[in-house]
Amino acid sequence: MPKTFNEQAQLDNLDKDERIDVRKILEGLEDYHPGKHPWHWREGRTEKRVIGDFEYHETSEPLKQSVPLPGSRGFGYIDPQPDCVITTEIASGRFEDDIRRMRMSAWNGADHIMVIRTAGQSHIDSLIEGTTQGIGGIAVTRKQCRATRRALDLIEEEVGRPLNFHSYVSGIAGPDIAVMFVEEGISGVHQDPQYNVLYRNINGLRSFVDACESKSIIAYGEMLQIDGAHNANATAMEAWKVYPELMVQHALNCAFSVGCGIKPENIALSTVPPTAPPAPCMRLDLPYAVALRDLFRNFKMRAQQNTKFMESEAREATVTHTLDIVISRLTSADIQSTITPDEGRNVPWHYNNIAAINTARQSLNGLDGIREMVKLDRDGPLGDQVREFKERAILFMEEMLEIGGYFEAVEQGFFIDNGLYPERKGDGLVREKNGGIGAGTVVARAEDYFAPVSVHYGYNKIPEKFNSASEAIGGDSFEDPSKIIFIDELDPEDNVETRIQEKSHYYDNPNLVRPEVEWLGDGVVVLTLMLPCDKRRAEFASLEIGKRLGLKDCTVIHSQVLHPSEGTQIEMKGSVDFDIDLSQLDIPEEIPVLSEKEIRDYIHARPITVVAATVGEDEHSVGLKEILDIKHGGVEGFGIHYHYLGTSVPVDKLVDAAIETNADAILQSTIISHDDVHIKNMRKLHDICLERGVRDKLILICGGTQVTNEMALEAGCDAGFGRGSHGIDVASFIVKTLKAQEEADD
Ligand code: Z97
Repeated sequence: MPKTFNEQAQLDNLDKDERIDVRKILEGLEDYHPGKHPWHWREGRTEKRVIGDFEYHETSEPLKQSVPLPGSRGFGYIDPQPDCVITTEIASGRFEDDIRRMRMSAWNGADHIMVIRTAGQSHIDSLIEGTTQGIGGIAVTRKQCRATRRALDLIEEEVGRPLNFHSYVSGIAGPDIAVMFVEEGISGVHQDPQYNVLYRNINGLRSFVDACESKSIIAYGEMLQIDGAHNANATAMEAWKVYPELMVQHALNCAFSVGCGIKPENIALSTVPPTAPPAPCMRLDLPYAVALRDLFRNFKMRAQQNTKFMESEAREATVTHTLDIVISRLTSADIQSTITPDEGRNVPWHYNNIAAINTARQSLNGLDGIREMVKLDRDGPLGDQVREFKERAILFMEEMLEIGGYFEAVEQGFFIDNGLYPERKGDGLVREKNGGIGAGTVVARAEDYFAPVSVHYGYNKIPEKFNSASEAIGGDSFEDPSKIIFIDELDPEDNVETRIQEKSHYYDNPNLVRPEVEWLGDGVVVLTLMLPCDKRRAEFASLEIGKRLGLKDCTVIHSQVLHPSEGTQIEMKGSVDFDIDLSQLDIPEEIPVLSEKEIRDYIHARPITVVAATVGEDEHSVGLKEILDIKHGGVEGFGIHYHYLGTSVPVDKLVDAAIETNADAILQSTIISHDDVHIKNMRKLHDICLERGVRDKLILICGGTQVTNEMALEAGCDAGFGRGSHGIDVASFIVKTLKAQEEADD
């Protein structure tokens, strides 16, 4: 019986076999002060490492606990951690559920947990305290940030690597939010005043003045800052034409941030390749990445895939992502972002986060050390392109200066113009210098202006009697966290306590489960279908199928034409409204299987021979051959020598053959089960072996689709393998039995 949540051990020790108890996270939250959590790069990045059978050149220190990639099975379940930070983006609007997804992400190798909005945080004009969810999923209330950070503090202990929690410092409330983020342990932020100006129509002057304050606080918090240039790429119609201005935007934010006190090593460019396949993306994206690294040598690179050209197909997104990671490896990106088709569909599902993290982990592992073998050739088209990119960007910058600077350029629509600079289409975004939200709200500081805070940008007239500004108030909230006022959620209906209350049956009884994709017990399931018709009718047919299956709220989330009339592939989501009680399931005991290496090592030292046949009047041979032949993981692959006698073999012949060949085991297969012939044949096998005095010498193994282990044991044999069994199950059983016999003989 798993322990109930109430009995769960103390908070300072997560138990991997139990879900995280969000109620415990919320307990005494008002007194939990995370404080500064400076950005953390992975440790030991320059060392070569031997992991399993391989030497790695671009890894970092391993995790204490993790879920290795599925394919690692063939390599002893190694889990090399690449040298660069891996990002995942999570925010379903319910932080209590996001926390569980963050834990899964950390176990799969993410150490940069970004909360992504479903609605704009930058629309808010004050620090949101006491409200429910912040805005559309972004952790922007103190409670959300603190609860999430508290959970991450536990999760990082569990995996053995610090986790960078990340959000946004944008909008009119940017500086207030930056302060709250330092207090609540946020390690990374997006901050770029150009984002406010271009995408949220906030007054330029106000944005840049606020950014000075925000960036000073970010510098104090030693957070990593990511800029917003890539948004041009995501908004322009012809995204591959905006790269000159992307470079200009990076340059502006980098220079401005350094001026505000952020160290270049804490500034990351948000690099997004301008194209994606089927465009010949490498010819544009690789030179673009190289040009950026040339121009911004002292800064960090955060590589993110292009979302502009992402549709709802996971496979397509994965290929784009993988090609981007090739560029990341060739140009040594510092942070590898992951985005799933969820971003397009606004369905941030648990398992899609993990899938995207694993795309990064697997590709980075696979490309380990590539630069030692493949050099970028700058003498050919790459060098020419790189130079052209830089020239276009510099010309753009020069023209901006000529016409009077950034604000003037924005007013003249220089940005998000779909022409390839210096060509212009004249369709750029226009923002008036004196217009936008917050226009006219910047006030010059008076001569006696005094802000009694420890971190501040620019002029501050500290009265002489104080050694520091914050001494005037006996220390500010950065210096004395007890001054932070924690305001709980005020909404009586939509708050985490009520949501947990509504789902208390799941919290009280972890045996109760329902499928979910983002929220505990949301009941959502996904169905993949192929319908032999055109797309539109396939979509409606799917909805009808969903209805007949008893699913609620069916929605088609992906449809893809395989042929105009022959077929359409559909992915559909719907929901179920029942729970499964795990304690009521009849689950047969799991038989642990030895590792491939253990089996091989044993057989190498002590050869094993088996005889095998399909017995009785049974002509089926495919199942048994799959268990025997090396091709699909049969026992032969582990070094077991087999004699296959064929189909419809009498049971006594099989026993004779075992005696003649001095076999260790008999593998008897029966598919046919009418009149319980399969059970009768199992009994017969046992009885004949007894009669011939060889029962003790032979391991009797029976297989077939209708066979179960229990059935075989009852019939006097040693094991039964039914549907879904593999060669390794049989080989493992034989080795274990022989080992046990040896131990008993000793
Ligand atoms: C990424 N997937 O990883 P609002 N400031 C900047 C931004 O780029 C953004 C915001 C603020 C993307 C993240 C797009 N970026 C999503 C420089 C958002 C926040 O609060 O929704 O307006 O955006 O870069």
